[in-house]
Amino acid sequence: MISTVFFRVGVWMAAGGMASCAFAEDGYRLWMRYEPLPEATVAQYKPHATAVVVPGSSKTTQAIRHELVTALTGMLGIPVHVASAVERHGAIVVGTPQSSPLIAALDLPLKELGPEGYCIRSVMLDGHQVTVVAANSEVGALYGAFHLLRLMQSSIPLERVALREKPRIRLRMLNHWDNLDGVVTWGFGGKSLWKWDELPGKVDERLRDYARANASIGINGTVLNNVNSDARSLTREYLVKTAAIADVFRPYGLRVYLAARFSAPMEIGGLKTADPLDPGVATWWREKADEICGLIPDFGGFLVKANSEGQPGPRTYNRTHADGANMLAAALAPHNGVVIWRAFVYDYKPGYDRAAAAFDELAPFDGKFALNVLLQVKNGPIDFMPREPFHPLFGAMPRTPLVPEFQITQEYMGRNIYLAFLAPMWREFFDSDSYAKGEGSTVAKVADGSLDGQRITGIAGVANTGDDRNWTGHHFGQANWYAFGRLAWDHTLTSEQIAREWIKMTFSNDPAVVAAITRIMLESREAIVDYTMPLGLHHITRDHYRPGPWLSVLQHPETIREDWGSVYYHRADEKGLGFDRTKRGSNAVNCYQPEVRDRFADLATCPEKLLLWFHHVPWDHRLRSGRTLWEELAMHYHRGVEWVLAVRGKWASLSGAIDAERHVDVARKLEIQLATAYHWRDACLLYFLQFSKQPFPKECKME
Ligand code: BDP
Repeated sequence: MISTVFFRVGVWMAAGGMASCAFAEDGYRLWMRYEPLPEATVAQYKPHATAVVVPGSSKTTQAIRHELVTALTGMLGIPVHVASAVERHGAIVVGTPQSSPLIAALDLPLKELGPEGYCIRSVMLDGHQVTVVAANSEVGALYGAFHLLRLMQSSIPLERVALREKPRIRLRMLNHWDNLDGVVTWGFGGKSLWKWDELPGKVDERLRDYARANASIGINGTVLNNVNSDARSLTREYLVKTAAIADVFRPYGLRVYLAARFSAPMEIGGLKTADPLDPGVATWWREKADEICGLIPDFGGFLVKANSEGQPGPRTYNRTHADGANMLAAALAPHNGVVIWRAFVYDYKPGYDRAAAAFDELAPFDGKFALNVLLQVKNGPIDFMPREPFHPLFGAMPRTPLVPEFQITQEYMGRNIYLAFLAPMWREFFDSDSYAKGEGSTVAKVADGSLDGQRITGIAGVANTGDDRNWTGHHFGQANWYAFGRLAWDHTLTSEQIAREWIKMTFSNDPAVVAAITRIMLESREAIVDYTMPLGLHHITRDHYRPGPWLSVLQHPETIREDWGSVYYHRADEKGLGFDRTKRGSNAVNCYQPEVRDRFADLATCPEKLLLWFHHVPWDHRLRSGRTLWEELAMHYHRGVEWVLAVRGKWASLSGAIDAERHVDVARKLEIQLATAYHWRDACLLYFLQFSKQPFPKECKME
């Protein structure tokens, strides 16, 4: 099968599919490459796509015109012109009922599409086809224009196009863990895109491309600095620089937010305390918010990591998280800003379970936060492991808007080395049933506010961008930025839909190539789970990349805390393996609603992919496959390695079907991925062997 597929790819190549590439294939253009389309598609689009009508003179309308003209010229290979009205032939018309008399006359159903939605319609005007992109706002029109280009990049016929879109979640944000010295924490795509030394005098042109990329997938907010924040970000000196960035982002509907250090009133304000109930502190923050919004009128708000991993916060003063968040919220309320308070809090106490810490600390505050406070909760209860059960706060705080926090950067997913497509992981999260209001109370419904009628909703992704030419370090890392935006806009999209869209725009429109790469992408995350954390065996890593099941604070003081080591999590002994979170153990399973709790707590019903997350399982316990735990564990490690081996071969056979530059880059990374997969398998199995004392299954060859 594979050989026929690649034979066809070869024929396509010979027919000149890759010819005429004027750009270096370094990945800079992301999914906005606008490569020449096949002749048949050009012939189809030509009559109505060579004139662009985008009334208006704002920066957003200029951006729409520029994008359309560049894209259409690239894709059609013929001159495209900007017209002020539909002329003798067809056209693409983009605007709002206010800006375009044609759109006003069409009386399209825009009302229920809100400020960011749009509709795309093909209509006939004097016998000519006109493709209309209409929205209530200019930014909605920009989103619609990008959607139209996405359709065209995939050669989709436009004669009958009639679609309406609006985002399911309101605040769709990237979180940058960028530090003022340019280093990006767990960033693997180079240094920070924000060149603080050069700003505000010099604004890097690249920021516009960053904003374009975000707008193309509907991302409308970005937190510029690390959650472990530096108070200097809030000084006048840096605010002026931030304002210069915000000016570039504004036309693209991208609002700027800042991570706020809770102790800033002391560090940069000269106050003696940062106690949230101190009137002087509240005044300082109010004045700071006024100052920021004076410089950046559409400032989004503050993201706060408080009393977590050494960060200051209200607990330092014996105040609650709600006290801290509400004080900041009051400062921002007059400016329509929000406070996004992070739920990533866990204080080590002997005998405690980190998986229940945030739940214990925050669930009691449901209903106690001000209206403009959102609580940002990681998708799982520990920390961005390749697989976690959904965080139990989802479904437990109906009176608080919960913002799921995903990690796009691959902190625990192989940095910029692994080919890892994360949409399946995020889908798994969205599809999880919290049972908060009975069956069907999915986490997606909690996030989009439909379960509890939230007024304001949000979602955040820890960004994987940097100043590398290809933005994300790994060419496939771009797919995760893309997937995050697409799912933030519409969490009902399937991973396959997203992968196919991205591949067509990024690599090739050839069906055989699309099918081959889609398959690799869709399988990639599970394979990484197989060789890094089979059966829910989590957090057994050294430096978040390599295996380190032996790490315990007693023997390796550099791990600092017991719950930053591995032994704390896997609990291997002669009897078995895994963290018992049932009643017999930490009982963290009790944070979930009864239906979920009972399913996880029973060894017979617990999904095997989470078995060792919730149970300490005897080595000879039989799994559904009939294998013992030890055998099954070994098989998973083995399967993960086999996958990388196979993909290395599949990727090699794509040589010639995609450009050599990116092909070679990815091939090199697969070599390293393979070496680390072997390392994970061998290190973990040899380590656990001392406890299981059982032979490896025959199929699982150890070199
Ligand atoms: C962990 C990272 C750490 C972050 C922390 C967070 O290792 O650098 O500061 O998450 O989310 O995954 O605050």
